[in-house]
Amino acid sequence: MLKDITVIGVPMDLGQMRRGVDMGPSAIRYAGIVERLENLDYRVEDFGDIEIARPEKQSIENEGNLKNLNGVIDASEKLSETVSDVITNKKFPLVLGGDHSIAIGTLAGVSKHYENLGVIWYDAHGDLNTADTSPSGNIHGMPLAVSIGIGHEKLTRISDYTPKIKPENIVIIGARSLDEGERELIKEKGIKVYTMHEVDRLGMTKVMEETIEYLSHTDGVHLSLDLDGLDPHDAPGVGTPVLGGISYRESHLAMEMLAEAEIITSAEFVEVNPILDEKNKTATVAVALMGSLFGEKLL
Ligand code: 5AB
Ligand code: MN
Ligand code: MN
Ligand code: MN
Repeated sequence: MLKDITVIGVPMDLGQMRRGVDMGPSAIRYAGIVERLENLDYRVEDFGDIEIARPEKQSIENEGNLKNLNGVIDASEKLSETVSDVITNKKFPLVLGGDHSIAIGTLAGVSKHYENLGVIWYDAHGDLNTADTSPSGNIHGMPLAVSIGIGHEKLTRISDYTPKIKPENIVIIGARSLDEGERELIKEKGIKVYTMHEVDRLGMTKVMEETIEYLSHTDGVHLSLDLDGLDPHDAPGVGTPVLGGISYRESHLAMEMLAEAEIITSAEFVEVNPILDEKNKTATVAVALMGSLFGEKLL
């Protein structure tokens, strides 16, 4: 893994309707991410936060079933450019959310640097909705669809190219709440999904071995980790918790196996909402998992 990491905060809450997720980057910094990585001998630069419009701003408008569309577009363009610059400068982009709509911008910035980018989507949800299939109109439920080129043109064409990723280069891990339209899209595109059923049945070791093998033909792998992929018992500070999730220990194992395989080339940790959290537990969990992802060992 690159020895230089650039941390990028994205205080984004326009992709959903619960307040507080914009404080995610602060909570993760407070939980000690920079020191944690420095202790592993990385050179860490904190870029600070991308500027995001406040939802109170009169100019933030819905478009049909897409809430806060122009605000999300604006933020995505800014984030895409920042992430792309970090990669151009040979640094590892570590993006802190903010709600999961930020993945639209992250992937737009990352994928231009790869011919065949792989993506691990660690999440209770598929995030494969469009305006037509979304029950909520919240764009944080759409970033994976957008990234494979499905959805509103203004979203799919962020940074002037589409698609960002190929359906066959995606692995979803931890899914347990999929909407009807998402299920159809998964089948239609043949997207690889390890639902909680497979995680239980195979065990995390096998799930990760298979995932790493499945993505072995790619030239880079982005990890998009939604904290709601974990069980709400271990990560309570999220806006859309779903019971029966991946445990803290299984998540550590997953990160440790990714570190050993040395395949991750960019990462984002999203949906940490300190207002809904218990004593910054979820941010602390996020930092611990980042530690494992970047090679921290117990002995
Ligand atoms: B998250 C739901 N599928 O589209 C929707 O947290 C939830 O980024 C989306 O995974 C959850 O509104 C989005 C019901
Ligand atoms: Mn998500
Ligand atoms: Mn590409
Ligand atoms: Mn989710």
